[in-house]
Amino acid sequence: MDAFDILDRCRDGQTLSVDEIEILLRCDLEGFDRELSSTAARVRDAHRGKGLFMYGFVYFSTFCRNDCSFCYYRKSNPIGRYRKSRDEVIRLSEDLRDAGVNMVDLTTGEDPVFQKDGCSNLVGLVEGVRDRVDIGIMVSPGAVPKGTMADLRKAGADWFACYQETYNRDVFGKMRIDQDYQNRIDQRLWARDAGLLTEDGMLVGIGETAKDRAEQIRTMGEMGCRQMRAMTFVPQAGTPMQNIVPRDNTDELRAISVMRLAYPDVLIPASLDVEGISGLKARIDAGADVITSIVPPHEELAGVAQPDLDINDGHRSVDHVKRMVAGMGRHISSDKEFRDFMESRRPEAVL
Ligand code: SAM
Ligand code: MD0
Ligand code: SF4
Repeated sequence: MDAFDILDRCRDGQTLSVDEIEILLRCDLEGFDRELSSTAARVRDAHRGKGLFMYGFVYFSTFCRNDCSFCYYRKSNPIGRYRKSRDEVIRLSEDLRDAGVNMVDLTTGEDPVFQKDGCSNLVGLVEGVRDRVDIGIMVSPGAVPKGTMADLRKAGADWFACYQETYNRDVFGKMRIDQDYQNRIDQRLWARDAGLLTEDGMLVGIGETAKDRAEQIRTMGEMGCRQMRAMTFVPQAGTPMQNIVPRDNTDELRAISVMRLAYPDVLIPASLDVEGISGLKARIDAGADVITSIVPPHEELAGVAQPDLDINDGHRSVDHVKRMVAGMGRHISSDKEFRDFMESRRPEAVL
């Protein structure tokens, strides 16, 4: 069956096999990418209308005990690092809420200060933010102990994000040096069992095949992730992968569209952390429905894959993003719509 036939079947709402997903991800036929993205965008609009969600990104500590090959913040990279205080994180979250984001994503390296004592400082931070801010709260702390999940949920977290990067174990081993593959899978299972919504994600261009990406898309959905992402690998100075020639965004955009077709109801980020604001439209056109990695200017906050691109000139700010969204004939959905999304899909806590 050719890729155009598979697209026709998607329009009828049929589910996609892993083989079909792979065919869509691989297809280089003339005009196909355009058809793929416009079909995915129509499926997104049928579910979400013209609304998009928007998340603020607070990377509150760039200290990390790990040595991921792809990451600028790996522990062996001798860079300047920062750790924000609890009060600063609360203020930044309040500012982001006031500016109009639907959720704040509290992200950290695996910083020993937040990892110690069952992540008590992390739990306390979430409690502090929840006390003052009534929008969604996502935590992205890397791997934490099982018992921490229920504590995070009780503290008021809504989402737990932890990206497997790849479901190819060999590639995983080369990327996440000395980290346990199953433990990272378990993070999302434990989080879900504690009543947290979960996000998984893939890196594109780290040596994985289209088949690996296809299997990952299917598995992320089967494991109940309500948000899933693809990000093109961006080479980072001072890392073992610094000289890899960066790929264009073709495979990421295809992955966004195919995730949308395979799982019409999941949230899919258009991350400003890959190509900055100039990459926003292509990702929305491909079927994404969330804008992530909005970072307020002049706060000495970093992105992950693009530590400073577009931040201090305000191009990753809420106002700028809102103007871009309006220019696309779309709008940011209300907090009520975001809350309704969460409430109707929140897993039951069994831990
Ligand atoms: N330390 C936590 C962890 O690793 O799970 C939280 C940070 S996590 C949000 C950082 C994510 O950004 C990684 O999982 C990876 O998917 C993405 N990322 C990091 N470095 C990147 C790079 N060089 N290019 C593209 N994406 C990158
Ligand atoms: C982003 N820089 O959304 C953030 C980060 C962590 N949950 C997300 C990778 O692109
Ligand atoms: Fe640390 Fe996360 Fe970077 Fe890995 S990806 S080095 S865990 S901050």
